[in-house]
Amino acid sequence: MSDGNCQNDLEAPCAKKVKIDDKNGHGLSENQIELKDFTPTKILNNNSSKKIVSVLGNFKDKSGVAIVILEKNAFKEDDLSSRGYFSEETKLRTFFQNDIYGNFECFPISSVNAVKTTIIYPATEKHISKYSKQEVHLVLETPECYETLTLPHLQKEQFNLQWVYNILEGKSEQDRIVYNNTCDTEGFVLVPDLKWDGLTKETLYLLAIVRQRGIKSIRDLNEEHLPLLKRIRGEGTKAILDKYKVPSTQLRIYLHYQPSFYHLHIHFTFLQHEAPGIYAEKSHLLDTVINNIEIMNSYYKKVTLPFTIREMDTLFNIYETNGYVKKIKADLIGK
Ligand code: G7M
Repeated sequence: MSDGNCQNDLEAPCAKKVKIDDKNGHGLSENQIELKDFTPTKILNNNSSKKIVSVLGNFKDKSGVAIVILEKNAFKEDDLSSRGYFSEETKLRTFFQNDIYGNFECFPISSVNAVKTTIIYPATEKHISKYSKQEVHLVLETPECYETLTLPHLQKEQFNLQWVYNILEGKSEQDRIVYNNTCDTEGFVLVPDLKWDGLTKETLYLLAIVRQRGIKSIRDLNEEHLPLLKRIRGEGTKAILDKYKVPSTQLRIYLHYQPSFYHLHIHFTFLQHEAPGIYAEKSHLLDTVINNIEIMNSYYKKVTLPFTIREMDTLFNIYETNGYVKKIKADLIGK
């Protein structure tokens, strides 16, 4: 176990699960969640290629709105056996058969057919915006734009970081922790991302959440943070190799700019998994970040960083008002 001196802690603590929602006096506690109590009011986004749908609605007898996100799971190789898809209970409905070609709908046993479900309750306007389908723009954030437009905005309006503090303070997701270094300055917690079931190697997705508070994003990083970043790279990859048998050369380790949550965290995903937010406009490889800082201490203070901005975000209005993005008015489209 770690003694708080930046040592390793491969034995993750196994604390009793706390129901945050009860503790904070709002939200749903586990034993209350029943999807039959959910009345959908609006489909916010139905992504047919990613097979994810986000639905807005209400839970019976609960004030405020909720968002339910349903996602078809990736195939697990273990399920491709006579106990999974190819079991006696699997039913096939025939669409057509023609010569050597057959087209069917398969109804496998329910245990291999789970739908990953995320519930956000109570959901804020910002959550509704995040999960709604909308137009996206790319802007170039100079250091001046950061200081005058982005920073004042995020100090005023950012997602609540309570879930992050709950993990760091041992109140939530403790049974999911993969690695824990408890050092105040260089410590971090490695935990499966909300989007990962924690099992399927093909979709591996973990987050390293730093213990130090006040590092908002890559914009704040400099030489002082190199030991922390290198520790995360070294100890994070070792913990993943030990637990999931995935070598560091098959991991994509990166930071988002802009992140959704302004408390420094690093994403670890399986290289062959096309996780959301891995593309050039959002993702900065940890190796590159370390190298840029090694070349120039003030790199992330001086660099112009691109980022994407969605039309429903309030930051979009700020950048639009200042002439950095052009929105085509609906009545002009097609004229
Ligand atoms: O875009 P950004 O770098 O801020 O990504 C934040 C990550 O945190 C996303 O990949 C989310 O899926 C993940 N995440 C968000 N929440 C609210 C939770 C949570 O409660 N638990 C865990 N484990 N991950 C979360």
